[in-house]
Amino acid sequence: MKNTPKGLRLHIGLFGRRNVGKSSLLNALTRQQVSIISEVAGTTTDPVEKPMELLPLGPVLFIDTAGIDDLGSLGAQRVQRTRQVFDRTDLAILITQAGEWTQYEPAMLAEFGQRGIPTIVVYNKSDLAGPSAELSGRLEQQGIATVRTSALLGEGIADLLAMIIRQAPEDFVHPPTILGDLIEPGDLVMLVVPIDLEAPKGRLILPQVQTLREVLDGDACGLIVKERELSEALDRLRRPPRLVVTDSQAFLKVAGDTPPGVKMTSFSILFARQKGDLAEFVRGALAIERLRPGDRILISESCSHHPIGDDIGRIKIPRWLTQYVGGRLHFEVVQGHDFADDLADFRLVVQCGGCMHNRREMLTRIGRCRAAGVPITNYGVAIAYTLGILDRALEPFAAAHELYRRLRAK
Ligand SMILES: Nc1nc2c(ncn2[C@@H]2O[C@H](COP(=O)(O)OP(=O)(O)OP(=O)(O)O)[C@@H](O)[C@H]2O)c(=O)[nH]1
Ligand SMILES: [Mg+2]
Repeated sequence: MKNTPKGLRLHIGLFGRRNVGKSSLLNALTRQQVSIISEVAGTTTDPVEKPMELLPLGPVLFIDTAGIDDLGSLGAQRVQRTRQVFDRTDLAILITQAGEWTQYEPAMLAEFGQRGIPTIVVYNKSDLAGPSAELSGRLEQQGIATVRTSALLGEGIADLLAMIIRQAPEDFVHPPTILGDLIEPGDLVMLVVPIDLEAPKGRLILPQVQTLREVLDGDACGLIVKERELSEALDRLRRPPRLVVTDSQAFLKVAGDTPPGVKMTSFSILFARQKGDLAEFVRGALAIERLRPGDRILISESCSHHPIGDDIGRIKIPRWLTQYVGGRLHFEVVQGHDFADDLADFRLVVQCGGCMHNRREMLTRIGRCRAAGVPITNYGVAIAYTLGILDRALEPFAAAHELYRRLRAK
């Protein structure tokens, strides 16, 4: 990802008057000493660029700038340089501190607004003082996103990262394909869809339909079977399919019935990749190894279906994990847009495929877990892992597969 062309990176500009802590904030965000910091106003003169992989969002370019209030002969040139940065900013962070909101700040807000640049106002140095009630009320009324930070103490940095994900323009959170990049025109893709008690009457569920749609968009052929018919259907083919995609519930049977050499994965893993971050979920699955009896686990489900029978999130995953760990675990389930406020108590978060969430929300959750130091995985990845078939289920995804093997070998 270090090689990502600059143009594909989300350009995040850090603006504000001198000495409010723009450079300090950049260093706190990147956890590196990128920019020089000092109590002397006007320390940063030319824009300082720092490319980085801002997980879980992706490749970004931070641009630290000279204070916009810089007067005097050289000052005008510095301001000019800073203003040039406006032109390449996809997301603006306007930094201020208590008592520092005069003509510069509203002028910059107005300019970003005119240019259609999403903006976050950061009240920095919150360890010393917060913004006036009047100012925070006014910005709230204008619908402007705000975050309080102390770059000095490292406080509010996780909130700022979450806000960056929330405010990032749609193009940068735009989901990659479900399987479009894994198939070529003319390929055959086999989809395995168990029709059990939980299958809705008379239709297929959204992930199945979306996957099938991508197969068609890719000029490939889709063949749908229940798990019982898979073996027979494979026998009838003159050439093996490019890929077999199964519902996680039939994972073991499908892994057994799909000949070695034919790539096989699950809908849930395809969506883990499309909606979230497969690598992060693979790391999370390996954390299952470190679970101990008595640990708390958060099950996070995005739709609010009524659980019936052997519900996957409430019954099956807890059962598999309990068996794997060999002792009682404590499970908590959250649904819809709810997510636990205090993640630190959990040893693992297991997220569903998230077909009802957009990528931004999923990335925000992953980001929150990272900030809290809690591993997060998803249903399909966790199930494959506990069943001992994750290695095979990751075969279609070279990077994640490689990561898994590397981490396993440790
Ligand atoms: N108390 C406190 N001090 C801070 C905080 N952030 C930065 N500072 C201090 O504020 C001063 C200016 O910080 P810089 O990061 O250099 O500010 P800047 O906005 O980049 O300044 P210029 O480059 O001069 O425009 C330094 O002395 C920092 O240590 C904070 O959150 N709290
Ligand atoms: Mg600076």
